[in-house]
Amino acid sequence: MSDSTDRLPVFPRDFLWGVSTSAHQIEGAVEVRGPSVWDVFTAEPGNVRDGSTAVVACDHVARYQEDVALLRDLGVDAYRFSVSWPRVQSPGGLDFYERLVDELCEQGIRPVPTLFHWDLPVGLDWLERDTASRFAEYAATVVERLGDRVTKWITLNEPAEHTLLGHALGTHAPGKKLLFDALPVAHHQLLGHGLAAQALRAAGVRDIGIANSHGPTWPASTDPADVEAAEFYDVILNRLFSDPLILGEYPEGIAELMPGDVSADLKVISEDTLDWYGINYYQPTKVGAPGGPDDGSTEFSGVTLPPGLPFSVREIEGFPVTDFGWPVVPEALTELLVGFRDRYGDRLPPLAITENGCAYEGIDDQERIAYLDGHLRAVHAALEAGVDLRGYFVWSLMDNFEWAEGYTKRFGLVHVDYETQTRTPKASYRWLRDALRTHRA
Ligand code: IFM
Repeated sequence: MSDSTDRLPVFPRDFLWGVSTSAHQIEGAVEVRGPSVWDVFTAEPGNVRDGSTAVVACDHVARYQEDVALLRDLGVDAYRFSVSWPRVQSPGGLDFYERLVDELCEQGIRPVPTLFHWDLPVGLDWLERDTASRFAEYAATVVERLGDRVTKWITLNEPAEHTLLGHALGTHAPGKKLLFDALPVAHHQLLGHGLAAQALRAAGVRDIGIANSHGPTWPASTDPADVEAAEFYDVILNRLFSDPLILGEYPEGIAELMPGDVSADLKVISEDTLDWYGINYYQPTKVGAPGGPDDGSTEFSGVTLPPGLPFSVREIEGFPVTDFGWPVVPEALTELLVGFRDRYGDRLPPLAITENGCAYEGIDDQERIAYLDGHLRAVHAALEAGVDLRGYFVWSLMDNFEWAEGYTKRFGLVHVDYETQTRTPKASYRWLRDALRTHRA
């Protein structure tokens, strides 16, 4: 395994290089903001693997200048962070983001805020349609304060995971186990995206994206039952979110399951709401008919899926796995990007990878270097195949609070000692810094 960068292919000069984080996972300083559904969820014993909370996390609110210095030394063009809605609701809450944005601009780094990365204020509920309107009001408040310095915006992060894990399976906040009754949560988030985009447009924004999680779905075999199960899974995890945004329609059979005046809402969701489309990619998923032969078929990313689903998730063999057990399959990223281009054709806005990364322990993280190297080559292969891809953001700048996994999974380019809050750049940080220098030479 090599840590040299000279063999990475050449990317376009204006390709946007960045790293990502999210508010709840790094900020701390919970005492000076209102509670979010994640504060409530983590306070409940048994919900987080190591029993931890994000009360301190990476203490980023106090240490943001040190963190921006790490970004500057890394040499990224852009920093994707999220704005905490409960913080913005609290007196003076937006002041922190003003300071952060000013510091980023001073260091020549482009701020790319995400407006919602799962930390919903307590009292709001995505099952309720009204939350979409409240989200648009909040977006208007944030853009009013930051819009003179921030031009590139992301509305939502991974509405699929927030729907599936938070509302269908209950392994994320707010911990609801509604299974298919969680579908309105998907619709209301999409509507929230559309209404927030209108608010951003009204403030003059011309650079709006979304960060959706996607991965290829591989049928376990050519058996029609496996193929049908994989198609179902693909609709629920991929197309349920991309079709309405890009095509203005739900996949067949879905619209009738959604609440409200769906055809009017689809216009709000899709009309002039995206200048680019962000993809968070981690892994492909192999899917077969329910009750497959594999004992692990009811497990998905550490989540036990309930019985009675019309599919089963199968193990992907023959690839290395991360500390999360996720298979490392860079070529599936090329497949995904080319598949998006083929599926959506001229309707597809320019793409960006808004998250890609891996959980590994250790500061001499050669596995992460190999992971990034492989995935950047996969991104380049998609560019060569003609996919209009404008940027790539690593998840994550630093180790942080990994939701239901607590602090047991480390995704950072920078190691965080949670006792002392000492930041130590890992080997992968130096590798990426050198790769970026080479790219700019
Ligand atoms: O940490 C998360 C992030 O918040 C959303 N995308 C996936 C990451 C790794 O699980």
